[in-house]
Amino acid sequence: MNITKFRQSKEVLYLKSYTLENGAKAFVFGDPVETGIIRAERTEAELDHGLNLETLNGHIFIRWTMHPKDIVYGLGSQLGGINKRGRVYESYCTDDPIHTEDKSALYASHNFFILSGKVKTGYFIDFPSRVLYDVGFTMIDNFRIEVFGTDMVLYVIEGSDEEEIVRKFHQLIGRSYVPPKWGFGYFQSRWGYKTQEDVLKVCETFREKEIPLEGVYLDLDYMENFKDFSLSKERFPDLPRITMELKEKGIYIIPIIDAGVKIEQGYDIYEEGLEGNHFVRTAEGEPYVAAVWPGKVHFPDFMREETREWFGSKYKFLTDMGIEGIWNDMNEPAIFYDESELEFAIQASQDSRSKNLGVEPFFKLKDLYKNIANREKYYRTFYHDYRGKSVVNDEIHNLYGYYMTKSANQGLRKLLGGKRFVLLSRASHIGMHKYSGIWTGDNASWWAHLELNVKQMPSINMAGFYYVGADTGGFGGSSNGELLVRWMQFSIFTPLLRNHSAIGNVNQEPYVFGEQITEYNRRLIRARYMLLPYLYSEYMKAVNDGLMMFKPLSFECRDKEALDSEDQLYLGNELMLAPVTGANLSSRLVYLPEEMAEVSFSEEAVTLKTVGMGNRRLEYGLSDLKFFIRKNRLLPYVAPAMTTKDLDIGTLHMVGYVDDVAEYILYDDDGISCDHEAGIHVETRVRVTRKEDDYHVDVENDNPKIKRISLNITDSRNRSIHKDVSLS
Ligand code: MIG
Repeated sequence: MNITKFRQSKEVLYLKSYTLENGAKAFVFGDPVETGIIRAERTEAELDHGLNLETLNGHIFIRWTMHPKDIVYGLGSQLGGINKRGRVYESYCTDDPIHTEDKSALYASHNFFILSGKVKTGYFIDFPSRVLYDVGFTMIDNFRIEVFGTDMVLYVIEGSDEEEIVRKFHQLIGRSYVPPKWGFGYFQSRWGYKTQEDVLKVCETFREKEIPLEGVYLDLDYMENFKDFSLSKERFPDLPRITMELKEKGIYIIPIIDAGVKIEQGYDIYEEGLEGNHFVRTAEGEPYVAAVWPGKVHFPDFMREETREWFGSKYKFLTDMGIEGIWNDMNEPAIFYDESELEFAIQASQDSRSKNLGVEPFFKLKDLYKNIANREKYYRTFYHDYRGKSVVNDEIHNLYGYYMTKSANQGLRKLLGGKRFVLLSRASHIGMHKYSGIWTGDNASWWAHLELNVKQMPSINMAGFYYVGADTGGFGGSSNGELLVRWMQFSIFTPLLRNHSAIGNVNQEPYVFGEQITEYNRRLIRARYMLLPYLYSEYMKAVNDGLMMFKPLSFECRDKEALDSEDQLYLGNELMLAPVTGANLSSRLVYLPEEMAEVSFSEEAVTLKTVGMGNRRLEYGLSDLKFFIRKNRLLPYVAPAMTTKDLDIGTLHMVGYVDDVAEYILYDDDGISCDHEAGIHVETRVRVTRKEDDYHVDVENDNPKIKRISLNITDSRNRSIHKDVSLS
């Protein structure tokens, strides 16, 4: 095989610059890999990027000196804060299940950030391999980026504020993935639901305890020997029937698919893959062998269109059973070991036999095994067929999970006849946002990871991903009732709401920590369904207009407290969330950038209490669900239901804190078809105007499902007025 390389490693970079349709600027360095992420019309123009930029040893460096007050936002699904300063981050998709302080690379490469100071500028580095960000870690005022190559496109987006920059960026990268409405329900997951009986038992228990349940994720357990598109005859013999029966009840089954295909004679996917030349290859042209869950595997070459089509069509095995949701895992791709490295470690062990190893050689030997997973060198030993050239994985590494998920999206779209589906991917790159959502990977049942979840949401939205959530309750380690309830108090607002945990931990379903915790969780999950029309509406507005669903306070308010705020978020234009993220707390400090109303939300009562701006202490117990509503805004909600199928929006309740005028437009659509792509939807516009001691209500409604609007309005003197408007 003739191996040509994209990277020409020229030290001298030549540069062309362009202006794009929406005013953004593009600077092309060298001969970049065509990633196809941004397709905007562009016009060549003489432009200056105004950056301190140089190439050295085949890498590009960009540097800023930051003012102490400058804030860096973005970088998507990473560790660290909303303000990314003070850390190192790496864009190089990797499977690292231990998300501790010292880590710099996770599953995602989201190379979009905003440098916000006196001027605010957004940057997108369109480059598919490693990028390193030292955001004032080594030197407190130095922001240094190292791009591991000399060929890239740098997009520079200016705007008057962060949101405008985000909106312009989202215009360039295109509209995000939209799941079906049922994707906004509550999902239970667990690695270790070993049999179909386990799964059925979980579904039954949810019903018994009157906890809403929209679906169960199936982990590796359902497969036969970890083979993609296979079923364990022993443990899940009746999955097709069960899937259909559960779906009748509004409960969806969402199985996992891994990137690696097991090497096994007679296994159809393996044999077709070989025959169709679908696997990535070594320099010698042999299919590359790595080891993951199935043992030895080959990786499909998702960079090839034929392979994407082939693999995408294989989901038929699952859709034929009635399955309408998939999660793609291990697609960084994760590699437990590769044969040569294992061989090397074994040889080294044998060589050390009966040698009296000193401490140093012992550590060396131990590390040969300990660090055998996901080694950098693995990604330099296999090749893709990308746009007609053979390209080593390392050079386009960050596109692998993206293209696997594109393959799944296109396959499912065909197989389900244009019906929407739930699709999640673990690895991601900007561009993939068009094809699926993501979860934040293997977090742990730690308070710090609940806190991290809060901080990640706005950065992930900036990167174009909206269908997002963390493993609620924590994936690694054992969870507990208090942590789960606190996590739920936050997660019920995230579009993806999934409780998931690793094999070997204690169970963490909402009902396993005793009666009281069960009751709190039940109330919270039911509240999720009450808020679902609002969450869906805000989701669709964010996707359609390129807005942020979750926003840092500092995007709107420049007070010192807001600029420093790392644990409060705006949700849509109406709400401010201030979750409790620590143990043993019954209250927390909250900063109110403006006067708002504190909402205490439950099935029995939704009450509002106005609170003035400034620092306040919020009483927030385990049995509560609390958040804030902004002044002159309305929040719609409905009665709870056990599944989205049963959600009745006939009576739309609205609470609001209104002194003058408030308006809310509730977006809705069929929740199933892709008609929304053509803009097809219905709206309910409710406008409340203060008239002395009363309110005037205007409703324009083209949603036939809504029959009545029941309003509960509070004013700044905490007087509350109830109004019913029937629509017919
Ligand atoms: O090596 O499928 O992030 O959600 O439960 C672990 C087993 C593989 C990693 C995923 C996790 C999933 C687990 N997977």
